[in-house]
Amino acid sequence: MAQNTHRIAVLAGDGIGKEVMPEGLRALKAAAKKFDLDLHFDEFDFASCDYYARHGEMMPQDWKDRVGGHDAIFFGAVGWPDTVPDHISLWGSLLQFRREFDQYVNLRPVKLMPGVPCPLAGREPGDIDFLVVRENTEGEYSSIGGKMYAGTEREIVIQETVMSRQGIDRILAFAFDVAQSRPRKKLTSATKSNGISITMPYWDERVAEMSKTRPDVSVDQYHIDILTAHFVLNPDRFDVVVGSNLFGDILSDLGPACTGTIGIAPSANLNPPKNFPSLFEPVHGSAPDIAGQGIANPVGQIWAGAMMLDHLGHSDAASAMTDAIEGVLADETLRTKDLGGPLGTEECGKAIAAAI
Ligand code: GGG
Repeated sequence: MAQNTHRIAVLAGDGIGKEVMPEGLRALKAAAKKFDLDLHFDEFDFASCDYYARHGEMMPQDWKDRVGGHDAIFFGAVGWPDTVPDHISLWGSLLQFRREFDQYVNLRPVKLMPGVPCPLAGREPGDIDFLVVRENTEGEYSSIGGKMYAGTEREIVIQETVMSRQGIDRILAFAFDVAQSRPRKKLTSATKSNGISITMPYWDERVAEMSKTRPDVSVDQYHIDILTAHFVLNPDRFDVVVGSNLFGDILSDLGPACTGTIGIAPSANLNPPKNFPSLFEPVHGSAPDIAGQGIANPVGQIWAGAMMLDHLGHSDAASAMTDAIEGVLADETLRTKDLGGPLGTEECGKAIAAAI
């Protein structure tokens, strides 16, 4: 039986992260009340550019001790480029969590929700319902490289892609297993082995090898360029899509944009052996262009909270949260402005919490 008491580290981060986080917490508290869960939220101000402005670093030296004992991490969004360059804020926060807590799976559902205006003609809810499984700890997101002849006409920059057999095999095993558990049992691999001639053919080889161990999963693969076109033209074709760190990042922004708005998309950064806490966040970033206006869509944060409860063993509470999201999205008077509705962040969050 799942344990009912959980300690959750809460880091709202920057920009709209600070606006959607209260709504994520409101919904989690509503679910906790209904399902008799004892959730303890410990809020931290680091992993934010405000913290950087005060301390000259994104996180304190002992950040791992401070959040590592929690059962999960609930994260908002990071980035405020006016204050801190994006690569410094991202590498100083989110990417540290993913690496140090070995959160090697980034799971991002893409689903057309009832009532959400879909920019793709003729698509009905249920037509589009797939998962992007993104490798989260290596690949193109490496800090191996450097600059030579800096500041001269001969300036050179080099950055390496790192792919390990262990790293590829474990994300593929996860993706194959998820595909195997779903009715369609279909896996699509994102590649670019015609242009990226060493790492990507190796990725394809490992897919072919893994496929022999799960013969009931049907596998296809597409180069990333045409795959993005199919996301737009034929999103109903997909069931589980697996990609490297960069390809998975791109696909998991594109997918929700095709189903209405990136504002509703959640993301789980998972450490499957549960040796470390997993981290749950919306797919969207800090959105400086709309921050401070109270208009951000809180659904991505709330849905991420539902994924967190599911991960902690409370699938009934998680379903109550996603059902509430679906109910609110289906009612045009309860949507936020990005979906053509009249509500602000807080009112939409309150409507979802009330529906749980
Ligand atoms: N909540 C997600 C977030 O803050 N994203 C900022 C970002 O740039 N993320 C890049 C990534 O997920 O790798």
